[in-house]
Amino acid sequence: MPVVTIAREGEIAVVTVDNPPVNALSQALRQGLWDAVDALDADPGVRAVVLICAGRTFIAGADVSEFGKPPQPPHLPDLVDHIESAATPWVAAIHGSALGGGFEVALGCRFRVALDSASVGLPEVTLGIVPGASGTVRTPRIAGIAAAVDLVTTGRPVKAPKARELGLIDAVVTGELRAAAVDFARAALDRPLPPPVSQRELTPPEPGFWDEREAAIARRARGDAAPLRALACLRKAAEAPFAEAMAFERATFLDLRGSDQAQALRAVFFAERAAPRPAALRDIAPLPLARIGVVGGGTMGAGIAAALRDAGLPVVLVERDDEAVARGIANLQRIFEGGVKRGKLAPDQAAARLAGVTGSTDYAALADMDLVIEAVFEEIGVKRAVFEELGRHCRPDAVLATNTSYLDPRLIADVVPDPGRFIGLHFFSPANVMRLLEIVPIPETRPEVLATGFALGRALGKIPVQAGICEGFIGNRILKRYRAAAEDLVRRGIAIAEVDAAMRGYGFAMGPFEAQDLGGLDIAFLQREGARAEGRDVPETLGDILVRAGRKGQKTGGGWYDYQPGDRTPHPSAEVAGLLAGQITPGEAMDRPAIAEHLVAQMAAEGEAIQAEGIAQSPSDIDLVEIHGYGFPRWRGGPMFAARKG
Ligand code: T1G
Ligand code: NAD
Repeated sequence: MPVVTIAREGEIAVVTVDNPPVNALSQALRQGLWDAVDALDADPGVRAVVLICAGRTFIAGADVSEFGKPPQPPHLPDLVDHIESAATPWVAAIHGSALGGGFEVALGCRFRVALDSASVGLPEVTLGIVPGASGTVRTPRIAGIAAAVDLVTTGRPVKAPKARELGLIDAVVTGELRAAAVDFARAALDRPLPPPVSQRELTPPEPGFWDEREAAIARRARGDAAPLRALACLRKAAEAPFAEAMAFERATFLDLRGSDQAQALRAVFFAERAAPRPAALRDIAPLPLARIGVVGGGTMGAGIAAALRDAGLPVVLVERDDEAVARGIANLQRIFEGGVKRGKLAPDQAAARLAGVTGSTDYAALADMDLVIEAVFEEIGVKRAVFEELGRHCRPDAVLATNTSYLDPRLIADVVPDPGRFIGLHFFSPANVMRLLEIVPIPETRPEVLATGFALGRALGKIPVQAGICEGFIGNRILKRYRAAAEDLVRRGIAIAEVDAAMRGYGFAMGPFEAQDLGGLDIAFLQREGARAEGRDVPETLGDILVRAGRKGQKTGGGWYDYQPGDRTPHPSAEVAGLLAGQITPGEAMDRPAIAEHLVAQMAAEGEAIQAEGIAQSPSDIDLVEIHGYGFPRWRGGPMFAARKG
């Protein structure tokens, strides 16, 4: 099958691209489009051309899997110019997503028509590169500099109606795209043509604009290079002639393409797309997921219920008494109201999401559920009692899941008749925001139940990763090692604030000690105390010393740092210095990069052990856990990727 075919509707030619799965711009597709321009220019009967795509989307961009190889002609910037300078005007007809090179091809067209469900964008910076085929040069010539800076430096796509406001789309249509685009092309022929984008003028921004944006982007990027390099391209586009800006963009693109950051981000891109569909489950159909119950409406239960509602699934929420039901519903209300405040939800949408949650104190309300997710207190006795009830009340084929963080799921499952339908589904807080979902089968879990866990992950837009059974599964086990290693540095005389600064310098939003102050030191403390009470040998940590002195973190006015009331700024603490003085034996000094390298190496070493024990399915799964659950900088690729790179 040729990837490009041409049909005629009278004077209008329709060029159809068909290169599954996402019409990526392979060499064959670039050549096919190039040849189509030539063929249609040579045809005197053609007065306009509609460019449309088969399948799920318009051209989704360059073929990311070709980035490691030398570029083959025709090069994309030349193709975009070739389309723009065609004798007949081209009209891009966009459905799905027009992204990266796909959007650039559309910018080469004289007009862009899109379905109202479509989106357009330049996600290149999320792959560690900049647009390579005029995205930074043509976009500001249509949408203006400020909008182009937002689009290009965040990489976030915009929906068609918004793109229409920005001028990036000429018409938003509903219904049959091909017919609408052909009609649009016919009507356009009756009017004078607008100039090609490359010939449009650019209005320079306000004084101070570039400095202000540069500072803001540097703050946000935390070491991620591409957004600032993209800004430099946009500045060149504003200050230099078209051809010079194009050359600058191309040089930046080629420079970044092979960079460590781009390689890391590409690896994450493919890992994220592979994770939701593990090869071992390819032929296994998941069970239905239409009716879902959640037991427990606290921090996690409410977050999980919100995630389910965001995906359009109705939820039955069971709590232990009426008061707790009301608290759970209030927690959900707060979450959805937050969405309204941040402009993510309209008030009626928020109301509809809340209305889709039915609260109850009666397990009979779960009788017809396909899946029930438990998120009650982290106590084995409480959890076992809940699963006994679930075993009694739920359908025998219902999947029963626990959100436990540390308990052994086998010890919860053994009260369930038929543990083959039992599974761990470990969400991360806030569960409606964090994308990681650890899926923890027990030995009895049936393959279709495991497949159902992954199907849930896909339905919720999560990154599902399979984890084996051990204390903390993948993520919390690495976290424990990371924190212990950070404490060891403090014992060796390195300042707490220095360790945190080193990890921020590496690209984390927060260092390990600041993060504990935010989340509270008491949870991990209580867990260690529990283990001690069971007679296990758990050495006293520095964190234990602080908690025993009443320093549980920001909520108690201090943890590793002191805090002023109502202010989250950490201040080094004289009290902490006094409490820990006896624990510190000064050793060799370390600079910040060495501190970060050491701590990341410790995470990777734990990851190696996890991999060797079969707890993780692949090193890239471990990297996804760290990136999506623990704030590891994406552009570093994750601890396993970073360790391999050295
Ligand atoms: N190249 C190669 N493969 C791609 C691909 C791409 N651009 N995009 C997707 N795939 C594969 C993906 O790995 C998966 O494969 C399958 O397609 C379906 O993807 C010069 C420098 C379009 C919104 O970043 O955002 O253009 O697992 O599961 O949920 O300036 O794919 O089936 O084997 O994600 O329906 C810019 C990335 C490139 C677009 C569809 N473009 N893609 O979502 O499907 S840089 C992007 C997406 C560039 C120029 C430059 C999404 C989608 P498999 P999927 P989806
Ligand atoms: P939480 O204390 O905020 O909520 C627990 C809820 O369970 C409370 O609302 C309580 O009323 C309810 N509950 C207790 N016993 C019940 C019973 N018998 N029947 C019905 N409801 C009952 O706790 P949380 O932070 O939401 O944690 C819940 C679970 O999620 C724990 O297993 C925890 O380890 C796990 N988890 C927590 C986090 C986190 O960051 N908080 C992250 C991942 C997993």
